[in-house]
Amino acid sequence: MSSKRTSHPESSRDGAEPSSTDLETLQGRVAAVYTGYYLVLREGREWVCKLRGRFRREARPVVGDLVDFLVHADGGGTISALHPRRTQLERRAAHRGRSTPASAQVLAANVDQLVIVASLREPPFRAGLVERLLVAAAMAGLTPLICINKLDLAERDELGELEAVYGALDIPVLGTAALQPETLAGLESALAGKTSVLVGHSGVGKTSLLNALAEREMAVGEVAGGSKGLGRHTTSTARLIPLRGGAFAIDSPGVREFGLHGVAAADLARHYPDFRPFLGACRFGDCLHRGEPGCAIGEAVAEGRITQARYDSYHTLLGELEDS
Ligand SMILES: Nc1nc2c(ncn2[C@@H]2O[C@H](COP(=O)(O)OP(=O)(O)OP(=O)(O)O)[C@@H](O)[C@H]2O)c(=O)[nH]1
Ligand SMILES: [Mg+2]
Ligand SMILES: [Zn+2]
Repeated sequence: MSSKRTSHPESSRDGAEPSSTDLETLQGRVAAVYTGYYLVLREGREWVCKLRGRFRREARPVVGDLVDFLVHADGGGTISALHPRRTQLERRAAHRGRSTPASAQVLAANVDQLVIVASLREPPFRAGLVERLLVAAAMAGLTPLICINKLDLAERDELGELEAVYGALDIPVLGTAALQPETLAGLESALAGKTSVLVGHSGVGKTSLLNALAEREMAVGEVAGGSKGLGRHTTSTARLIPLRGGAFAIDSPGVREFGLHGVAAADLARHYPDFRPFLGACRFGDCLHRGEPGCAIGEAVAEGRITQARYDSYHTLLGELEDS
């Protein structure tokens, strides 16, 4: 790649402007975002980069983004361009007050697959988050996969129930125990050749799973000490991790709630794959499938072709979208 020299030798390194000693521009992938700097991954090596000054206001690189960065002689770098995203996973940003409109937080970019990680015990399984994440995956065009971890703490038939529920929606359900490597082959092959993002409640074992599958031992899972002083390992920021065999996975901090962003109430049903065969057959064109006369979705529920649980989940999310 050709060197890009510039004519600003006087600008300070702290301002992260290019200087005459800069070596070359490379392409890499954002591996982590911290306050004021980024880690950029390229061919197994990570560079600490700043964002080029004039670019700071318009560009907000997130984990998974492809960027161009200028390598400095001191080993640092400056991000100079952000490539268009193939996909992005968004959630509604925690809103600060009633007057501020809801905005989106992009969790990860250029991801193929959303791995919904849950456990049955410690913490207990909560279907609500799984339902939301399935909608978020459908909206973002990501393939969903459910990983039930901590199988060593649960009964075998509990996994079977979830396999039946989500298998009926053509969503694969894998059981794992992160601390037992022999249980991880299915997950490893489901991640192969792709970039996946792992999302789920805190403590379900996302970081433990990725530690077991990482190309090399990585310092994922920092100690959250501080005021709590519990010394518990909990992930505080999303992190792109190279896995064995060339795949990538993004570890993310545990979520307490996951608000949907960018979907209108009238469009929600399109993101329920099990509703799709019946859409367009309701009596009213603007049917929201909430007990309206002649609703094809309601009829499919009555006939057992859509489960009551999925119908209820749809109504919960519909109510939330109307409130927000
Ligand atoms: N018994 C059992 N414990 C596990 C398993 N996987 C992880 N753990 C333990 O569960 C705790 C939480 O695991 P983490 O990997 O930090 O969970 P996480 O999902 O990354 O949590 P956050 O980063 O807070 O979102 C740790 O003490 C792990 O050792 C498992 O399969 N079985
Ligand atoms: Mg973690
Ligand atoms: Zn309807």
